[in-house]
Amino acid sequence: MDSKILVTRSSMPPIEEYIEEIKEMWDSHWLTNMGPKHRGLQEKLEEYLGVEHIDLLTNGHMALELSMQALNLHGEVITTPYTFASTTHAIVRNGLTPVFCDVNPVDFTMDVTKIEELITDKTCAIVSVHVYGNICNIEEIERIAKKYSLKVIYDAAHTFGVRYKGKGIGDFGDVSCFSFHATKVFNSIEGGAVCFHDKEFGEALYNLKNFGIHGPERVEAVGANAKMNEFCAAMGLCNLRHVDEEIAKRKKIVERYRTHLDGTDGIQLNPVQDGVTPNYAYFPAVFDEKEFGSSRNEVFEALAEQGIGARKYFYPITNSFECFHGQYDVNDTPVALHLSKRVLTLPLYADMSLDDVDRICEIILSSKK
Ligand code: T4K
Repeated sequence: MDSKILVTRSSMPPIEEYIEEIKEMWDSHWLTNMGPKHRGLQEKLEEYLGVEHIDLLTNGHMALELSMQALNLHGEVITTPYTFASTTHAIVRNGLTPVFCDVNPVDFTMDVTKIEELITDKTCAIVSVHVYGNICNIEEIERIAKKYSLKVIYDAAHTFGVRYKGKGIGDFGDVSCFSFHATKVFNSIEGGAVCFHDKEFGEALYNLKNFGIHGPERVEAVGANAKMNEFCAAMGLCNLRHVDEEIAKRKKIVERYRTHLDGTDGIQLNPVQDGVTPNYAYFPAVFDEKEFGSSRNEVFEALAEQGIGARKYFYPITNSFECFHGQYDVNDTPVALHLSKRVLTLPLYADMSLDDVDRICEIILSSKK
């Protein structure tokens, strides 16, 4: 049993498999700029994720930021603060104004009953997060977006491989953005992808990720550089071969956590969502000090003392970040604020042992007063 356990640990293919995958690059010297590994991964992911079109980028953040730019958005964007910094930063870095909608207290995704009251004549889009792998209320978001002619961007960083009613989660909304960061269910070391339907959007995104270059003597648009390199794409190709197995292992870990923690007074877990094929990306537990006896921070410390690195994803909420000092009011999103002060995401990765889960739960339950 490992004595130190971190919140997650990158999935890695057998080293021989990766070496085999990158070997030919020593002959070709082709390391980036949409080479064969990039093209191969793009094709395989389109199929695996069940999406119409996909483009690969350097990371999940650039997927979000450049998608918003490619959609040519202006004005206000309705979003949630209960997320990683990236979601809000992508909005702000596009010169857009985030308007924070609260999350629902059950699965912590956007509270769709609060969206319409936030819409103004400046609203251009909804940027909603499938947080922890829990999917948003897609039907309701689509209904509202249609009614007010808003674009829908899903931050799907946590939902690699998730399906809803048999359809790949990346196929919903105008755009869905995945992260393939080292800490994700599927990783390409660093990496990200944008899934979309509209070919014109695809061209605009491509221009942004590759300087608008369409040939050695042809530059069609002003763009940046957000191309996935061949080493990352090769890692993605290898990891994709094992991802179903990895998800199956994660399922066992999550089930074990649930066996110990489900129904414990003062601990709230996310329910299993109807119609969803999950990916077991994260395992959040919300501690109510009044009922549990110990606070989230006390449980965090008890675990840390035993070498267990749970994390407070997502504390602080993004509308309380120092960089936004005075701009937003956290009291506009009381549920997100409440959760952020009580949540712990417990260690979860495919190769974690069930003994480790037992040990973690024992520490948690013995801190109950
Ligand atoms: N939207 C959402 C909702 C997101 O959650 C994220 C990223 C994004 C957008 C943006 O996607 P990217 O641009 O990152 O592709 C981590 C990740 O860096 C970040 O990707 C992720 N969300 C976020 C939730 O978690 P940190 O600052 O907590 O990472 P760090 O370095 O503390 O790592 C956490 C643990 O992971 C470590 O304790 C050990 C393990 N780890 C870490 C690294 C870097 C490994 O096993 N291998 C590694 O290489 O942000």
